[in-house]
Amino acid sequence: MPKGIFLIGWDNTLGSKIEAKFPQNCQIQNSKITQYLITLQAFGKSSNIQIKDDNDLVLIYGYPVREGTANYDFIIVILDSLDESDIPKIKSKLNLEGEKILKTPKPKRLKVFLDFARNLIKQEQKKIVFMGYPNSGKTTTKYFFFEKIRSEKLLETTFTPTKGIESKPYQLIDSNLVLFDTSGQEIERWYNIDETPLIGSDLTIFFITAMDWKQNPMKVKSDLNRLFQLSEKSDQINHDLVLFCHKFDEITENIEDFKIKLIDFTATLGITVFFTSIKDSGNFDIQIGYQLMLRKFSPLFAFINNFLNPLMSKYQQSGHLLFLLDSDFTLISDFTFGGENLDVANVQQFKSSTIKMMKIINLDDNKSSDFITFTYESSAKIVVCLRISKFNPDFSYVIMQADSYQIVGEIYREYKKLKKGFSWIMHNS
Ligand SMILES: Nc1nc2c(ncn2[C@@H]2O[C@H](COP(=O)(O)OP(=O)(O)OP(=O)(O)O)[C@@H](O)[C@H]2O)c(=O)[nH]1
Ligand SMILES: [Mg+2]
Repeated sequence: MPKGIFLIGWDNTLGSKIEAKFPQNCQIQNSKITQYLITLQAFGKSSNIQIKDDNDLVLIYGYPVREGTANYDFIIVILDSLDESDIPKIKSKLNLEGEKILKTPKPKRLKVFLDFARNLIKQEQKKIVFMGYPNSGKTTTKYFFFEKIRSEKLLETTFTPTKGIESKPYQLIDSNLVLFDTSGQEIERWYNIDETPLIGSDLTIFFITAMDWKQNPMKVKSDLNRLFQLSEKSDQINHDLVLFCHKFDEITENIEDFKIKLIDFTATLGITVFFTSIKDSGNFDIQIGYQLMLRKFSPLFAFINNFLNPLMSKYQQSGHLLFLLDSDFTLISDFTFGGENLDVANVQQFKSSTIKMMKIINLDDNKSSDFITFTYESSAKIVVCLRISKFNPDFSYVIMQADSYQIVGEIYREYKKLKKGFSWIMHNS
């Protein structure tokens, strides 16, 4: 946990000055600020530096200036040396957001900086609420999403119906959240403004089963209307509401017709619907629903998406993001669904053998394990694995696919550039 975070600006007559700091009572000597600025300048304008200063660890972040006037604005983060293990994450956050802070025009940047600093010191918790019909799969989906319990095991287990509200904290990559899993049998209580868990919710997922809609669409419509009206009643209720039409595997006939009817209705309320199922490791919609959560709550996931997707879209016909692996080599985001993009016979086997191979290669801690390419079976495509743990220690690799070695070359150059921007210099004070 950082002891203090400082935003240092520049005044042409006074020199460096503290523009903002968090927490309010943290201190830094002027001589230190000057010393850090000199260090930063000495290493070149593009360097981010880690210093050991007495019992403190100091991170100095300045963004690269490639042309134009020099930039003397920078951010200082001071940590106790006992907090060494927090450093990779903090560096990664500075890399992700530091430049944006420093480039924001002055009057506005105080707020941007303070939001960042507050979040770094006291990580904000987001609230997700699962509400819906009894036995519609809320608790199962909780285990599937947040505890990574295998679907076969979940489908074999019978859970006792949830009583009241069960709230539990989880970590989703770099974000903290609390999931409120509510009882379906007591659903009437949650429509009541005095009892509803929806107050302060950042995302609400409403669960029905596909059979509920098939057998009684009028009831579903009326309940969704009630939910929508409830969210209109209080401005503390977020309108971010999605519908999971769950156990979709139970629908075997007229699937498209079934979907269109529900989509047509939810569109009138502005609610997005996912036709979810956890059967066979989860269907496409449940994966997309999961990614929606990641994109909404994890700055890092959003970064990876925003960064890699433009790169990939350059080669839209030929390149494709396949999946991401977290630091334990668990697959956290999967784009291999649908199969059209991946030309291998057995997708499950491709995934598990790639993961196994990356685990082995990763043991070798040299540069050559950062960027791996190989071909698989008789596939004409080239698989590209980039180590991204440097960008954030919660990840290990991103697995992509490309059509030609020319594209692989371009990906390599982009990757090298990105890595350079993320490098920190160690310096002894
Ligand atoms: N066919 C099928 N069954 C599922 C699926 N997901 C969950 N189930 C089963 O549905 C049942 C419902 O499980 P829960 O997750 O306890 O339902 P809930 O919404 O939490 O129920 P309450 O706590 O009573 O509100 C369990 O027996 C699961 O095995 C799915 O995708 N397909
Ligand atoms: Mg439950």
